Amino acid sequence: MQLYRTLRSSSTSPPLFQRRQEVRRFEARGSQCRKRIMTRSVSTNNQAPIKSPKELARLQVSSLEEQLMRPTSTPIGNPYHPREEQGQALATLLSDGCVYLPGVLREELCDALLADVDYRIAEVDRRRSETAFLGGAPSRYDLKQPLEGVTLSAVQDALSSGLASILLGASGDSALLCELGVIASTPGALRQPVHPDTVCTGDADEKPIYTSFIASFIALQDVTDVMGPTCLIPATNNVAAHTALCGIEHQSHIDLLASSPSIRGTIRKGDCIIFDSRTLHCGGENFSDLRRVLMYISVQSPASGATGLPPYPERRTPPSAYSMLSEYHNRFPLKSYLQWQG
Ligand SMILES: O=C(O)CCC(=O)C(=O)O
Repeated sequence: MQLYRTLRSSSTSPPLFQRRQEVRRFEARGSQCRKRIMTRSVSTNNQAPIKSPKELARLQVSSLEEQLMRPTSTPIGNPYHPREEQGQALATLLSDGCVYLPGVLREELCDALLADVDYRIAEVDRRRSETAFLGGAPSRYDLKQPLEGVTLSAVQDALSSGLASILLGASGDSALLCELGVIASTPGALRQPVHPDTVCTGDADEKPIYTSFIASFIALQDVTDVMGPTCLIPATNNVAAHTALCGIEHQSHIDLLASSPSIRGTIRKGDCIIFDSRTLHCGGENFSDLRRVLMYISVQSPASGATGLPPYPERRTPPSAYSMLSEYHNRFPLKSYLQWQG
């Protein structure tokens, strides 16, 4: 109820009639989702069964959040060329906590990477290895990639596009590779609740993780809205936004989502979004019949006076370690990325 009151009182809301229709559509879709979840939770196919109560609770939160954010959500815009517009790209990353860089990875490497990912996912499915699921959520895979072969070529190609200079500008010369892998959301993946990856404390010496998400899809396939693109809320990499985002039952949480413009990462194959780990974001629901695949390359600087990163990212609860093969931890300085070899 509180949600509907907020929606009605919002000055940017469409007329009430239209809003009622939207709410009805939203409720119908919610019940379709619920049905789908219940069906999947008893299904015997090779998908891991969903733990219904937890998934349902997450679905309720994320559906309400989507409803709140929809009026001010737009497809991502303002791309900056990674080589020619590095200054603007860096300034945008620092101020907004995210930036859009088109064409960082060549098409043939996207295709080769995708073939490798398809093979690895098929292996995971065959072995029914649940450790490959992102946060335990079936339909979302998180594969830590070895820094060799096609992955190494893709990483070095992307970083050479100007991405490395922007990441060094944001995180500093001592930045180290701290996360490397691929996330894939498969058809039916639910929308995630809005979250940051690390919590912002306001400490002046705080070192965010800068993550580059690079889209890699089958030829000519871009991330469309139905594939559940990453949704980001610019300029929320700060204490005020993190304090407000304290649970959907709180007015500050509702107000923040209803009043902050958000962008949907409807990017093309080979494009990249860099974001600060403190920027509020979520993966969308995948309504399509295609797998959405993103390679991630993340870097972070050690704290002042330290030479390496801690075993777990600060302010992330163990065992949520850095998402990378553990033997790579503290081994790869960003500035020497051309010498990397796993
Ligand atoms: O799926 C996505 O686009 C984002 C995933 C994400 O935000 C996360 O797992 O923390």
